Amino acid sequence: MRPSQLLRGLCLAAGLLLAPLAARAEDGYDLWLRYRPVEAGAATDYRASAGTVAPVADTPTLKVARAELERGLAGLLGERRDGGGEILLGTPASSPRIAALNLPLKAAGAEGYRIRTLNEGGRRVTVIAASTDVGVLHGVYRYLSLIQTRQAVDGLDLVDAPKVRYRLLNHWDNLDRSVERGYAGQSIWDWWRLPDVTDPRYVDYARANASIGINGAVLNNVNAKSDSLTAPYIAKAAALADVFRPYGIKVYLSARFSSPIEIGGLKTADPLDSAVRAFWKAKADEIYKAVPDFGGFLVKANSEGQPGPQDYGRTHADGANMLADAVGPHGGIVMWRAFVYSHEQPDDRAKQGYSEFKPFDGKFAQNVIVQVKNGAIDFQPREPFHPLFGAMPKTNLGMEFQITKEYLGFSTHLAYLGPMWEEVLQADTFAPGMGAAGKGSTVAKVVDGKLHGYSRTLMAGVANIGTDRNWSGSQFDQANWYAFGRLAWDPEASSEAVARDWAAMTFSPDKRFTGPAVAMMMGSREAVVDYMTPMGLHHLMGRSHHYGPGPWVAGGERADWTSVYYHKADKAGIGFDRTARGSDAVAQYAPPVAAAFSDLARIDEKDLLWFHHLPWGYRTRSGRPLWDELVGRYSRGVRSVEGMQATWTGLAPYVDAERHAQVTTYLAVQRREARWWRDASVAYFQSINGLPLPKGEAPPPLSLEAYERMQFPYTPGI
Ligand code: GCV
Repeated sequence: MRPSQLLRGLCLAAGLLLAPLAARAEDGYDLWLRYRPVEAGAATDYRASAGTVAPVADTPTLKVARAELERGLAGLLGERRDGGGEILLGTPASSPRIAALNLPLKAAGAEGYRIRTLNEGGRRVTVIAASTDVGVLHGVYRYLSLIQTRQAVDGLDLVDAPKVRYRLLNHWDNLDRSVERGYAGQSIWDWWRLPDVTDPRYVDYARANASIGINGAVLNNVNAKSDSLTAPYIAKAAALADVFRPYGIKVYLSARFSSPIEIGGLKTADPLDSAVRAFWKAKADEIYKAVPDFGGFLVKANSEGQPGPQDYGRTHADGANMLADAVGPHGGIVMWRAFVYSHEQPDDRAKQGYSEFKPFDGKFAQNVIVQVKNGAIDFQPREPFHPLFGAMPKTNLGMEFQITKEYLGFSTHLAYLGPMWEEVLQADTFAPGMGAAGKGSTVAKVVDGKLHGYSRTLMAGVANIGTDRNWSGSQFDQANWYAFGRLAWDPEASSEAVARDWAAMTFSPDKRFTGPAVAMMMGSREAVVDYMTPMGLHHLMGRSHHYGPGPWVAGGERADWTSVYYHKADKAGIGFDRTARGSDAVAQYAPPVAAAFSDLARIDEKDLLWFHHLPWGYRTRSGRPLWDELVGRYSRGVRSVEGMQATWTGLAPYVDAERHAQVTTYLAVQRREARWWRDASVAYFQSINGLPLPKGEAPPPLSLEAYERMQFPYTPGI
């Protein structure tokens, strides 16, 4: 052995021994794909199982699958894994050895995999097989994650397939590289230098997405520019598509409805006009020429000032179907957003999406998916599920979650969104279809198509990715990207199990770390709800930039962009009456759901003020008057953040100093801002109701006017 080899060996051994104690500094770039060395004891077993990786057929995806496996195993177990085992990967079509095994692959579908351990003449062979190359790639990531989370890899026989077909990130990225509601730096798409320069980061982006099963990316903002559909930008999108293709990721584009006018030289964008239809057909043909596997269009129409078919007296179905006709022959889809509301419409904003779309159930083409936000307002810290879920059996409906934390503290607040998404997915719509009286017809079963037999299923997440070294703006925001992918793959997944995997892979698999870290993550979103918008309150943030508290926001161009519209607080009480006595938004839900939301004895108090306007003295289930309960919850939110700070301090031995310090700093910001939310909200509502604070509650340190005067001119994400 040469001295340099000896030195390397010694360093590696030292590293393996010390790994759990003093991890080396990291900046978070590696996400959950860190592949840091397994502890010495466990590594020996894994080495025996993992062994060598058999050669694969010469296809782009199998090559990246093998390269990722080699990279992962080298990092986790070292270069030398001579325990005698072998890993065989491929498809029956590409590998005669796999074909000869005749493995049952049907359950793995088009993108899933089967991993099975075999004994070939005393030799352990791990087979990662699939019907398609991308299925193999997904299997490789799963196999690596088993080691990363320290699960057994011998005696395997597991099969897995995604339950949802389209699992997409929606980037709200603009062509000038700003990101609407982005808190992680600039857009990672360097539009200016594309298509000539493809940043190596695009490959890492694709690796991260493939590792969690995301299979598509809408590259540009839904508030779209027509320029993104011009030849130079199609070429840029094509360059990205080329990078992503081996990873099973397709590109999609947001389409501005008025493009026929802006870049097509037409006088109209009327979807029934033959020249407009010809424009879109030609545009689709042009895109597919450059990107043969282009996924399709995402459209925000007649919403918040965007153009749409209603400008010409046509319907959402007319608009969506016209685009569907254009991309349909190429196998493309149209995702048409149901996030529509108008300030000219006097009805409760929460009702407008349902009112506009429900009448068109069955009128959308089969390659259209209506993309619905999880709740009826706008990604608030807590919203009851959107009433369209379960109400459109004849129209493909997809879910839109927001990964970027526009309303949950940007990137400086630690809020793991898995529980929020799970809460929505597990909500029962009571739509006819599953059990007796519709019981068990959860949102998850709508989204994965089980309930209504949708021909196309979709889960979309508004990305939280930017140029920051850690991708998402904070270490813990990576967990939301990760959890989105896992829940899109399996909407029935447990957000806690997902958090455990993420924490183990991203920081440390040591249970002394994952136990407290996961508990902290699981409680973090509820903490935000408490200090921002407890008990069903919503939309109380600062105007336009959405940073910090603004329960006093009133006036201006649109009532439905103010806070007073939503909380309706006055001397007598607080809350939005959406029962039959009020806006009757409850009637948009199935009768059992509507009945439960309407009934003060049955409604979960987490949704109380979303549906009811109640006197300040209303007796809550704790026995306390509503005002006292509200203040108590605001304060509880602040205490929860203090608890998170203490937990994180105690986890220092398991985390590298650099990331530990960064999270510590961010938690301090969160603590300060949680207190600010609590104080400003309490000061405002107290100014309305004139009630004393409950005993033991600290008065806000500043006057209401001082909170109201605060200005934030350069807030990110606008
Ligand atoms: C992309 C909210 C956000 C907007 C966003 C919009 C949407 O209103 O504040 O920034 O626009 O939702 O989802 O279209």
